[in-house]
Amino acid sequence: MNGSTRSITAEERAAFDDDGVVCLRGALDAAALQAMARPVEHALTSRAMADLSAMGRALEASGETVLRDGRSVGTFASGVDHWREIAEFADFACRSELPRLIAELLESDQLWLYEDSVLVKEPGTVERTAWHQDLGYFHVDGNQLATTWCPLDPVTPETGAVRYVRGSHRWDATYRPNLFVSTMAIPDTEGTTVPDIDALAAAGECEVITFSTEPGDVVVHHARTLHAAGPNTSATVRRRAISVRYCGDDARTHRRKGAPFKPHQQDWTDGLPLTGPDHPLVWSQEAGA
Ligand SMILES: O=C(O)CCC(=O)C(=O)O
Repeated sequence: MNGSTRSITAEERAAFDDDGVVCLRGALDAAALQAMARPVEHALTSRAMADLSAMGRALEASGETVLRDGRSVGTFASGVDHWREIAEFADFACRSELPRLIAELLESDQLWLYEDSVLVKEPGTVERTAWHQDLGYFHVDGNQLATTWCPLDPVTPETGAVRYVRGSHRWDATYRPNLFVSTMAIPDTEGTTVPDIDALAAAGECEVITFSTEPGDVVVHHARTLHAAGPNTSATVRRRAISVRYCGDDARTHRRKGAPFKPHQQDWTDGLPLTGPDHPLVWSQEAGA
């Protein structure tokens, strides 16, 4: 899908191991990223995406605290599993340079697709993304689990760059998933409530890091790494990103009570490797693809 044949450097692997997040600069061909602009627009206009700004307004109306910095003129839109319906997303998740790079980063002989997601904060979106850990949403367990965040626009802290708690993938807790624009945990989920990371960071008890990125850069975080994002305060610059989540050799099915299930996950038995068309094998060291 693109011409890049770049490898993971020792420094990048060390950063991912130590910090639980790394920015792979120039990992994808910018043209290949630009080729995703149309499919992303297609997803935004033709698919059932969650309007998280509207959800925030509904939550607020019901008395919940919502993480928003004013009155929204933009929309925070999010959806999952575009690869199932839109060929370009399947190519991007399964046949671009991403699977090889992530298998290399995780030092995994094989790699499976967990899901993809589109996360768009239009100019003037005031909703923040609440601190959360992906693991609590995923019905898998293991150490070789990674989320990629691939921006289609130049992204800065002002336009909603994702923020990460350095080293939090080594914290013991599995955190309850929340409603993304609110710290409210999803009802009936198990785990620890996400602490007030901003207060901890202000007290010097943890360190928050972020990356300004260009299209082609890929930020990869471990499924245990706590992360969040700010609003998009720009009046003109969009923040479009595709996030693809992958599982490596040691990933096993693990049903998490209360976390949203996809239809095929309803009957899962714990402890099994991922297989089948819902979680395709996207990289194998043996096959080289
Ligand atoms: O794009 C965002 O605001 C959040 C992204 C995120 O949480 C993720 O991809 O796991």
